[in-house]
Amino acid sequence: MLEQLSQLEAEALTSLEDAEDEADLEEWHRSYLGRRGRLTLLLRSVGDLPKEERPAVGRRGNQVKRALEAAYEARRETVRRASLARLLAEGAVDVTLPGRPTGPGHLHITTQTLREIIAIFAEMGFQVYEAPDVETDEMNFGLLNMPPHHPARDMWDTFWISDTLLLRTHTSPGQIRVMRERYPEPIRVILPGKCYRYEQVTARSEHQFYQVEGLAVGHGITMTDLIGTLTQLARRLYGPERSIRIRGSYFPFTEPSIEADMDCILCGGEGCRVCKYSGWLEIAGAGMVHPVVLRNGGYDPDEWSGFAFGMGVERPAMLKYGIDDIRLFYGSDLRFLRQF
Ligand code: FA5
Repeated sequence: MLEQLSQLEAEALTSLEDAEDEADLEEWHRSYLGRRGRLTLLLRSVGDLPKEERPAVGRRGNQVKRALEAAYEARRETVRRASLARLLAEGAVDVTLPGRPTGPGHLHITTQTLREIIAIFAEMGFQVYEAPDVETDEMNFGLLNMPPHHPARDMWDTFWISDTLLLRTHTSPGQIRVMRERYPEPIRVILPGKCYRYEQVTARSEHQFYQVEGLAVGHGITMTDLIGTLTQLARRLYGPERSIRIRGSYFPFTEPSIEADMDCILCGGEGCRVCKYSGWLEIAGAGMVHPVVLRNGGYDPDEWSGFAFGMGVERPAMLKYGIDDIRLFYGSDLRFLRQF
């Protein structure tokens, strides 16, 4: 039996030398080491030997098995390298070819829309003021005339970082920051930025989205200035034929408060699916800065007045480009993003 093992080993090693490719190797492996391979069968018969011979034959058998397995792996590596070298020689792999180009990126549709809005307001003399995304409860609510337990807080629930820190629900807290920084100068700024809300994500609502806040503070600023500014915005963004409608509304930080609508860009006011057959589309919440808010910003409401407005960025872009689902904006699907 020991003799037989040695013969099998020598024979197997010689025949391995003839294996030139994967198929030969597979065949070799099957015939010596496979389930019904010659070595396997021989080792299986060790059990039939007299008891005293078994340990020595078993040891030698395992030795041969390990030797054949190692030789097989080594031959496989040699064959693999040889076939790679052959392919290279034949030019099948041209390593000098340039890689696949990734292509340059471009600005996201939100950034493009944001820049368009900023440019329109820049022409009207508004500066850009950036305020932080992480705000205090005091700035996001309290100083905007919403003390703790004010029911309006429910409309703007958010993600809390601690008992007093949160992700801002609107860009309005920037009003307080800019007033405190600029007093006693007149102010004309827009505050673009990301807002966060703890709310159901739907085709129209995201839990993260952009807003642009507007704030003008000066002597003798009236509602007419606000309406003129929003009319100009609508006409620059959606075409010179647009008209504006003003509705009464409520925000704790403006008095009086309004919603500004423009005639529907699709049906021109006739009524369609986009405007829900009303003929009008909402563009911003707005109003005259509440005296309490002016005072919290350091401005005396008996001497100063101001207007403020807040608009979304994704929703105007949806209207402009006919996008029917806000979730597409941040879904990272290049087939969508490449269209803009
Ligand atoms: C506000 O956030 C007020 N701060 C606006 C304001 C500012 C009023 C200054 C008066 C003076 P509102 O919650 O309606 O209001 O949001 C304003 C705009 O943000 C909406 O018209 C909409 O365009 C956008 N918006 C609000 N929630 C979402 C949302 N979940 N997803 C996408 N856009 C949203």
